[in-house]
Amino acid sequence: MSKILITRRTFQEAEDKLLQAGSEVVIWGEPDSPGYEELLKEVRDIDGLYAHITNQVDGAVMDAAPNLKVITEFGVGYDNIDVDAANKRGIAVCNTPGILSESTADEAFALLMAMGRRTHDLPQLVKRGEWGDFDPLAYLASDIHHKTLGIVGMGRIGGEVAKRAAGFNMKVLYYNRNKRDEEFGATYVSSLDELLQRSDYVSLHNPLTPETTGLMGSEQFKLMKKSAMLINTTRGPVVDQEALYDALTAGEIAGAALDVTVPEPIPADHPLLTLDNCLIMPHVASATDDTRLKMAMMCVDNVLAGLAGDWPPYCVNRDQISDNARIKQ
Ligand code: 8YV
Repeated sequence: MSKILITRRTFQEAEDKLLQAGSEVVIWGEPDSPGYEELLKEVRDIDGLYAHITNQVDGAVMDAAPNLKVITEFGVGYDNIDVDAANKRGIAVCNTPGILSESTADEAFALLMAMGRRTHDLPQLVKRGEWGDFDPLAYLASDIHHKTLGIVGMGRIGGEVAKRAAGFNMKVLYYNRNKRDEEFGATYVSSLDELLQRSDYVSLHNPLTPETTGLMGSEQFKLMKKSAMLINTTRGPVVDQEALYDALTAGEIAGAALDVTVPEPIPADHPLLTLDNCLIMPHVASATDDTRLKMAMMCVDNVLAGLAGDWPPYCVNRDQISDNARIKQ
């Protein structure tokens, strides 16, 4: 019988499907994610690991689990898993792409609109009883329509954001490692600098890699328009938060909305939380009931396929492990 560890609670449907397949399922039951040392202990005799962003799955964790054949990440980003280490050991690494693109794009667009039309800060003022007499020059926001959106990283999620922006009559630029076919009328720009200089809103959709860590730092903020706003729904480390704080307080950019931070959760006394022009959400871009259920079921499908000796439907390292895959042994 295959043993599967799920490192956070999950949907009943997902657990049931694993049980019906005859697996032994261990669900980490503590209120907080297992720490690294706890994970090392918990993986000892597992065949499949259903992991989350809070788990650092490195070579040592893999070595602590000699039977481990397949790891699935609950999410499209899998920067918390050492894929090179998995390749060396023939362990399949999987994720949940596609099904969360629209929910993530919805949230990115919601953040863009909240910053632009000030639905993040004006309601607070009303609640404080500070809604003053009518003043044509007060509470001014920025338009969304006919403004320029710069998308960094034109993958599935970036494409969905471009589609939404087109519906709002925005002009869309994108910067990507390679030029894609015209994505919903978006225009390719060959440098990040150009995108930053021309955009009224900049939305980040690139994965976190060594190259994209700190991609948005003080030099980049200085290139942006003073009226521009940054939206980050990818990974916290893509933005240098100290540089962002400086840019927001110095008026180098007008605002920022972050779904992701460093660390997560961000401490309540973090300087960014003192700023009215910074909106922070608790990493929830994919967090709708429908999407999270689909993600859980995709994780289950990945693990069950791997443990049955088949290639999981969303395996990210199939080409790298085709000669030494443990699922094929
Ligand atoms: C996940 C995400 O909810 O897909 C991703 O990359 O960031 C989110 O959808 C998060 O990774 C939790 O595991």
